[in-house]
Amino acid sequence: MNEGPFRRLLVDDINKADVILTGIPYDEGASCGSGAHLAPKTMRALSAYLPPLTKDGNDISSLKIFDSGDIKKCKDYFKTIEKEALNRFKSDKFNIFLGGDHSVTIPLQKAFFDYCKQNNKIPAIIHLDAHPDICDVYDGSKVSHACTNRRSIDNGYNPIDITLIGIRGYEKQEVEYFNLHSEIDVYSTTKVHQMGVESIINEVVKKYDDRYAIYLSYDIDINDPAYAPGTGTPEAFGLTSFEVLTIVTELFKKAPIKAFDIVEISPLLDINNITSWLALKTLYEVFEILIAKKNESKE
Ligand SMILES: [Mn+2]
Repeated sequence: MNEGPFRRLLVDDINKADVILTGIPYDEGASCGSGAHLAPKTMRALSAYLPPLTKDGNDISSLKIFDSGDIKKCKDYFKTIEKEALNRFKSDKFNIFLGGDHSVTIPLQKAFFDYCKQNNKIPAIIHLDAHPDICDVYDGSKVSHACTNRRSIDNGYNPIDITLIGIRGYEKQEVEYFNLHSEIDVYSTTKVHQMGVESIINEVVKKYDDRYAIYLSYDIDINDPAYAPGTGTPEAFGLTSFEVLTIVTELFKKAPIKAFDIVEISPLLDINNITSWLALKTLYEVFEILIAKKNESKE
């Protein structure tokens, strides 16, 4: 059956939407394998096969999505992404961005920072990733996908408000940076296995009260490559897809997450689209939580 992308969840009128979806088909910030620019297209195509139900059979058809399409490649692309993202944040809808490699998060988080400042919220970042992405320069570039968090700090985020989860692939300069900046909370996969997912979630949730607005950035390579092989820089010793799902959904339930991206899915490097499917199915679990939050705010 094919009823088109996202089937009955899509609406044409942005005013009737709970969520704005935006694709960013860009992978020129990737350092290793490419193909992440194809992820938005692939995920839309696959979504046509998904009924509006969660993994537990719960109906999510009351969630309404406005698909704003892709931000098309142009001159000053990052500046354009930043402007377009700020407009979307100002709509006060929940924004989900589909990358793209992780460099697209640089302008997205810049726009989110400005939005938070205008709304008297403390801008914060939770970064789910095998990699810290905190290089100053990588491959001669300051806007490589390995520089995302470093640029966000340059753009005003306080390091103390940044949390990294799933880390297991460092550059030497990143280790040196963390030695000087112990205020950044880094949960490596080693630490996740020692502490357990639940205790980590509790710690992270405690850190962010309602004064904060969190940008949750989800690099698919936080999952072990066994679960998400279709990505440019696969990293061994990762988390299971269920562990990552638990982290994502519990954070959505318990922390003030105000924006979300999923990046680094490369359909070119994938096997039977399992990595795109993982991202898509994760979105559907998130949609259920967004419905619960919508209903709470109505009460
Ligand atoms: Mn990564």
